[in-house]
Amino acid sequence: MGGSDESIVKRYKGNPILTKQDVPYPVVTVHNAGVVKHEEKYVMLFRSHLQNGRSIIGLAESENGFNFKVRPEPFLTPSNVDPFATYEAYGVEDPRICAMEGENLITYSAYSRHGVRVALARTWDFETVERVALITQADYRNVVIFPARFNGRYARLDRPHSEIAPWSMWISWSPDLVHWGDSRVIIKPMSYHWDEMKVGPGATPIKTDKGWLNIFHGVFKTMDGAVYRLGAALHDLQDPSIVLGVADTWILQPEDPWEVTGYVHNVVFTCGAVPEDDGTVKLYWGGADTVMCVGTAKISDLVDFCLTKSRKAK
Ligand code: BMA
Repeated sequence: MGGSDESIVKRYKGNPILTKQDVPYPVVTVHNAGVVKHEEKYVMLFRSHLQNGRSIIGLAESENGFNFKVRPEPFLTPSNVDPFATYEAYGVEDPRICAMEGENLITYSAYSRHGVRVALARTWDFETVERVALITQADYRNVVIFPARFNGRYARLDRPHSEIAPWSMWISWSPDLVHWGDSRVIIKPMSYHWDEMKVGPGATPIKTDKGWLNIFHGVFKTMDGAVYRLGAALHDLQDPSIVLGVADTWILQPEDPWEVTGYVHNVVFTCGAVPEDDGTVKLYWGGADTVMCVGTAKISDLVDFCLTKSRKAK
């Protein structure tokens, strides 16, 4: 199984790289992980379902980006301090990490009886973690912060959901990481296309010489449920609200047995990718909401894919 040799993303032969068997506390899944390089190590923050169906976030470390060892204790569990306690009561999910200006910003979904919104936390050393703020209202998920400022402002991609404009990618701006606004919709699902049901930000955007590379997820509804795949888009370096190209075809779809079958069938879902000095990127994804996988791609191939085989952004 696995992608053919022509695939733009080459699956690592040792997939899945992390499963519940690797976690020294009881969990049912290991998936949807954000990953960064921190002091020459790869740090992965992964989501796990507990046996009550709610999620927490664990931490694993690696020297090479492929073999990870999980810390004995979870990294982030629902807070007992308000306002976070109120909005995280049903669990914390799908962390993204943005390394910027010496700190690591962590955005994650906070679930409660009030809906799903996104919270921001930060860490300097991955030993302690400090919550900053709840940075969206309800019906938002998938916030990725750009690892740079633009004329002094922070920028993020986010994914509000409404009946009129379902599950699209927007951009928002902030002077202080807490207050966000000046929002615009920039990429929408495309009718009768692999991403016709939803698109949402995935990995923290990667700076390339031709633009910001945005690896996102797209969803197609079938008679057998939804299929989650990964796609790529390129945003202008100076003004990431300008979309230079959205690749028409997906870059990864569920194919390996642990992507096709699991807690939720037919899902590849990314929350993180690590660019390397040799021009490649390590792309991490959850398989079937159950295990973690990794693959590699040439950044220039992904960039060309966005620019030469593009579809309309919205
Ligand atoms: C989305 C989120 C993700 C999950 C995906 C597939 O709506 O819940 O965390 O990976 O569905 O189940």
